[in-house]
Amino acid sequence: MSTPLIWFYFLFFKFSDQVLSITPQTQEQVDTLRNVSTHYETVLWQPVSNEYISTQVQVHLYVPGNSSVTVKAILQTHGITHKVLLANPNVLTEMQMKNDSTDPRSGSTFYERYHTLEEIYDWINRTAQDNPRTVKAILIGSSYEKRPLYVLKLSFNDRPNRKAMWIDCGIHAREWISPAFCLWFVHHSLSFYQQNSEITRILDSMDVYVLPVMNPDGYKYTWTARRWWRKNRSISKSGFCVGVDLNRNFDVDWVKGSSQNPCEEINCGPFPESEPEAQAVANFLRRHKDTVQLYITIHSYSQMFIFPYSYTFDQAENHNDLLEMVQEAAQRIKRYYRNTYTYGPGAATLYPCSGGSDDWAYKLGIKYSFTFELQDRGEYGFLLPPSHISGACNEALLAVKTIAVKVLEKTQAPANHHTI
Ligand code: 0X9
Ligand code: ZN
Repeated sequence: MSTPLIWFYFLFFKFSDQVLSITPQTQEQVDTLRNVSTHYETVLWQPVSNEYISTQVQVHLYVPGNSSVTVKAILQTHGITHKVLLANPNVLTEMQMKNDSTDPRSGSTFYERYHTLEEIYDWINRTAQDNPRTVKAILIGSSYEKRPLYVLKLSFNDRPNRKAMWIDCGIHAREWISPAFCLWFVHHSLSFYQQNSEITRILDSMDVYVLPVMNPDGYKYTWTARRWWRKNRSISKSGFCVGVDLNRNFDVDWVKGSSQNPCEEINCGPFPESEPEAQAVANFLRRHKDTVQLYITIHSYSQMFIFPYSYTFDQAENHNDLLEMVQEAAQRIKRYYRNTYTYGPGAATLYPCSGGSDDWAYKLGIKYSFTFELQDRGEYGFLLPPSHISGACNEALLAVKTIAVKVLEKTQAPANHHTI
């Protein structure tokens, strides 16, 4: 290789942004990593907050090019080894944002691309307009920056006493596969009703409420300013920091195990439901709690099915039912897609934390309540390429259908359904 080329490679890898994978072996290494993630310009991809860093837990750390040399030197001094998970996240970021639908050579459909917030709003309008008998767009509130929060109601018949299920996406701004899933789910429902037996059975028996983007301000911000933004965009009282983690803002054991510091990623806000986005969802579900039987919230990444509780290590009253449902979902994904999903109650499986929407919905009386963490397990993390959208969404769809059918079996008289 010629000298200028060697220099190019050297500078490129030394100074380009990278995502590192690090597994601390000792408490001292844990402390060093916590220190690095707070004092240097880095972003923790996983776990979400440095208090969850512990020995033998894999940490994914985004390190911008300008901190790279310093951060790696510190790691080396403390004997901490690292692997480069993503050598060039910028290229992947561009790939995610390139959604040129006019290019026929792209070969991907609308649902196999990521979309800007404006495109999603257009899609919501179009979907409701094109399917006036089955889809309604319901305005349930607005965001901190006054963007509308629309829920799509899918209703395929008007039998009396219909039950319902709820799916929300995009509570965390940077988890782009999540809104992509909500779009995928609606598209599948509209395309395969009366063709696929499971979705038909579900839609025959339940209305489905789908909130494609719970955190539109944050989502917009990830497209325009900071790709790693997680929270909403509300300005704290002190005015110093921005954003509340909406999945810490629900009224369930609020504040314990999260942070009241507005500068932190897991800031739970000044009081429960302080955020208009969380309040809109909570109000809607409170109004519909007699019909909604199943609550699903879509996140990424790590391939996990979580159920209550996260705020306590106590077992949910129907723990065995919930476990059976996610177990079956994970088994079917393994069988059909060869991918592994882990599962269990939140506190024991992931980490204890309060203020989450799943626990809140459960305590409201929605006895089947789940958080899905979609693909992947860290290979691309938040930068899952568009070519992986269909795989990620199809397996999540299989899980939704598996669980919804099981909910019907548990709650419905057996004669109430027909098969195709
Ligand atoms: O921490 C979260 O909010 C979720 N994980 S994520 O990496 N997508 O941020 C997990 C939520 C699990 N449920 C509760 N903690 N209630
Ligand atoms: Zn999330």
